[in-house]
Amino acid sequence: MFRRIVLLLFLASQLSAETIRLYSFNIQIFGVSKMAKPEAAHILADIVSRADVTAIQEVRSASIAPVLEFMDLLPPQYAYVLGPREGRSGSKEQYWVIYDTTKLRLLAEATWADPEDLFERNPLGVYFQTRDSFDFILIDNHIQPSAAAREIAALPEVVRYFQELWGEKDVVLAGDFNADGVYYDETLLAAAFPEHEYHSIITNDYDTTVALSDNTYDRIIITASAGEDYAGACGVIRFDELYDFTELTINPRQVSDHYPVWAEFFTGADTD
Ligand SMILES: [Ca+2]
Ligand SMILES: [Ca+2]
Ligand SMILES: [Ca+2]
Ligand SMILES: [Ca+2]
Repeated sequence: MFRRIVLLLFLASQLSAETIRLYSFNIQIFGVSKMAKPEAAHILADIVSRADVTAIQEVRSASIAPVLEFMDLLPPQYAYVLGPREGRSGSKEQYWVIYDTTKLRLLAEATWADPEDLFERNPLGVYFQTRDSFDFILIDNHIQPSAAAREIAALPEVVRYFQELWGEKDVVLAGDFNADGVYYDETLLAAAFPEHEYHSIITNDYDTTVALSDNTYDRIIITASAGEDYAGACGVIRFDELYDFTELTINPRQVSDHYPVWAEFFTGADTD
């Protein structure tokens, strides 16, 4: 009898291997002029509505109007966290995390205070709980290309800060790391995120740029504790192939110069 119950429980757990899909997307200078291109706005909205949570970089708008307009294009269950306007110069950017409220509950949000002023744009931490056991911290970041080595080296400190702040080990670092090309020697990434502490999901062989050049600027890196939660599926969304641009008046570069990167996580495998 007991054995049969255990077997049934085991089968049930296998059947309900529910996952959430996380995207990271640099949507390149998001603001009034992007929203003034309805085709670009609708493609962006369609992409974001395929994800359960999307870490967005490069909101550049003095007004919140384009953000609100964009949210109106999404199904009603989507909500968002918008970080403060970040940047040392007059050019400010905001991090923007959009999530499906039927899949994720927002537990907390905070911006890294950056006491030594290491970052051009202080990373945003968002703490989520799925409907099942998986709870995790998503850190959205947009690394300054000209300071990529210094800022990337400081990310583990940001990870530890949020882990201690919320008492949560599982961290998903997502964003435009500018971790390739002329900005950064991508072979250094393994030293910045040592294998016993981190797992690199989007590895050096992915091309995350719409341009013909092959660069892995966009990354998803998780802490070792989230290895049990990672469902093993990841990739790049080739939206230039997903949508038929010959039918449109815009080209893929007017949507963004970056492809979204994605990863799937089990909602019910978490033990910490
Ligand atoms: Ca957890
Ligand atoms: Ca690469
Ligand atoms: Ca490319
Ligand atoms: Ca975990």
